[in-house]
Amino acid sequence: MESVLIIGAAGQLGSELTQALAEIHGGEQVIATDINPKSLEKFDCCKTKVLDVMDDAAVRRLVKSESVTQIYHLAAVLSATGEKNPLFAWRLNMDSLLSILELAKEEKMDKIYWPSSIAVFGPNTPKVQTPQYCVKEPNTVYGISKQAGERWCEYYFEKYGVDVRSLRYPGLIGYKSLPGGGTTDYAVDIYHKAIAGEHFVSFLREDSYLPMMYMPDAIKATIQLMQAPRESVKIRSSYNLSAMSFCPREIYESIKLHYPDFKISYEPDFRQAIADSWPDSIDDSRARQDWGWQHDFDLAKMTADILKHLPTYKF
Ligand code: AKB
Repeated sequence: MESVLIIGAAGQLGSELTQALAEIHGGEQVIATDINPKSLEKFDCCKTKVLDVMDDAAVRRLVKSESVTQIYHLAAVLSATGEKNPLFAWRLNMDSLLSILELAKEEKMDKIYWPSSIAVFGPNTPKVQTPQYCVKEPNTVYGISKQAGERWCEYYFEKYGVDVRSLRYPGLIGYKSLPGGGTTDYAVDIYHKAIAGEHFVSFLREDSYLPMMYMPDAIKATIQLMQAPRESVKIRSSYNLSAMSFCPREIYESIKLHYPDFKISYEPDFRQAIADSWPDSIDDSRARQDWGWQHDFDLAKMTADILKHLPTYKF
């Protein structure tokens, strides 16, 4: 019987992944944890517990008392927030991963999931159809922590057989949580502004392309990777993953088809330099080859779905 621990469950990805994992494993087998007690109130699908991932002793106690067999370690400081407090971001992102990997090794856990990001790429990376293997050299603390984390994941798999799996997510867009300090989060915020009838000020240039993905696709990819047979998961750092690429002007135009009075202006800030260091588009052929990845949503389909659900969604 699996016992699944989700760390950072109330964040952007966890808010939707928790529900999916409870459906797969049964609510009694899933424990959603977060540092913020209030943020856990939304989960009635599974068990919940307040947990600070930096409190190694508390994580260990919970893993033992609940006989945890799988961990989804989602807690992280994202790119834009990370630049405001680099040392804190490094400590949180790295120390927490290392203690989870150690614990997985000691407790001989079944599987670990840890998200990586397109932030592992940097200004010297090929920008278009960025390959799985290429120059990286990230220049944000978030990207540096994700790149180092990927190396540690592969190390723990190779040296100790820890079955750790990972995806390099593009910008994730969902309507079930608010923007969380990422550079790609303008593409979450813009829908909220459109629905509220407000003017949207983009912190990226109108032609700034980034790889993006709608949350249902991200959940599908995560579950598919975690359910793939061990031998099909051939990349143990992290898989490139892709669905669509667009710029602020294009997402604005897709929303304007539904909200003709919606207005946008552009005031690039420090996040523009972060976006400029990341790829425009990603080659994810290894994920498609190794475990059958296929995305469902393009920009038009995503916009229609978000605008259908967001106006009545209760936070
Ligand atoms: C961010 O913008 O920091 C994240 C990411 C691309 O990993 N959404």
